[in-house]
Amino acid sequence: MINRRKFLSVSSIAGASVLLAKDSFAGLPALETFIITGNPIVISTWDFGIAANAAAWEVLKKNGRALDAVEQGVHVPEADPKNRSVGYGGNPDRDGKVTLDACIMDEFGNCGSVAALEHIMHPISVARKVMEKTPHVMLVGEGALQFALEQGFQKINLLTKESEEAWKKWLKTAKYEPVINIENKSFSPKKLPGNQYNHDTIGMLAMDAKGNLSGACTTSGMAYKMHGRVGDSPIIGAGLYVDNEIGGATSTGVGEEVIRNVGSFLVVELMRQGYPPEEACKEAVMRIIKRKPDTAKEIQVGFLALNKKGEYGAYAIQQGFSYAVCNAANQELLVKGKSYY
Ligand code: SD4
Repeated sequence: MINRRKFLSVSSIAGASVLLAKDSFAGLPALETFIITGNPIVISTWDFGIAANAAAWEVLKKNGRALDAVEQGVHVPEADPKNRSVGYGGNPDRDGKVTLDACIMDEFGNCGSVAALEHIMHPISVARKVMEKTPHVMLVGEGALQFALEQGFQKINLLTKESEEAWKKWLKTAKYEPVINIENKSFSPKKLPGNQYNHDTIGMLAMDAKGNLSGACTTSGMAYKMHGRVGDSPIIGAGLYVDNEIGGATSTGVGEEVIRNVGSFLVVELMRQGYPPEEACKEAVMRIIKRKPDTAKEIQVGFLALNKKGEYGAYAIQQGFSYAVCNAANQELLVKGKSYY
């Protein structure tokens, strides 16, 4: 009897790193099998990066494009109401409005961005449309919303009951304290007004099987920020930068300090000069500390970087900056980036 299954000789495929093939016997369920020829990898900020990476990996393992992987990956926290600092369910600004910032960058240096966008679940996809359908890089506020609606995105209420309750609690004191992700020993989110837990931007970097790099960054920004405040996350060069010849970088933490130092661009430029990813992230952190040593003690900023060889690293001002790594060898590795304090 002729076996109609196409046989894939795993060992004969040089450079293949993971093997699973898509095929079927007549009458038998299809086997999901993929051959990954390069060394795809996806990394992203914080613990919830594990779930986001898993979605990105679905694209990468089928030899999909890194750009699609990062878009699909960050959709996961954007749609998660429990994540109070990204997308749906994100903390509002001090006027009770949820305003989202996001940007995306591909292997050709194309980029798109939205800032202070309201009512849209997936700002990263609007950013991608800005990149692909307009001659511009960045749309903000009302104009970004108008464009999103024209592109068929649905208008929704992003403020969940939980986020609204926390905001109302915060309103009782309405103390504008932009404290952000200090995960060091003395920090407890409970100490923050309105029990705000105000970090968790997702920055994601991926390299696909062809060795091409892309990145995405998306957030609801600092909790109870001034209406109209824009952080680093949608700013190309600050919250995200990708150079397909060198590598990519992304940031999390107090966006103002990242913008002041054009953080992600700096990390990529340092990698261009030969710094390994962690060392490049460290140097960018040191610039922030050097410029404002007193401020730096009180805030968190973390950088995450991936170079063209697939090497990655991270460094943060404060302890506790975690990031998730997913490649053929490790599907859910979570690593703590090194820190200054
Ligand atoms: C911002 N960088 O809006 C963002 C916030 C953030 O972890 O990363 N939080 O400044």
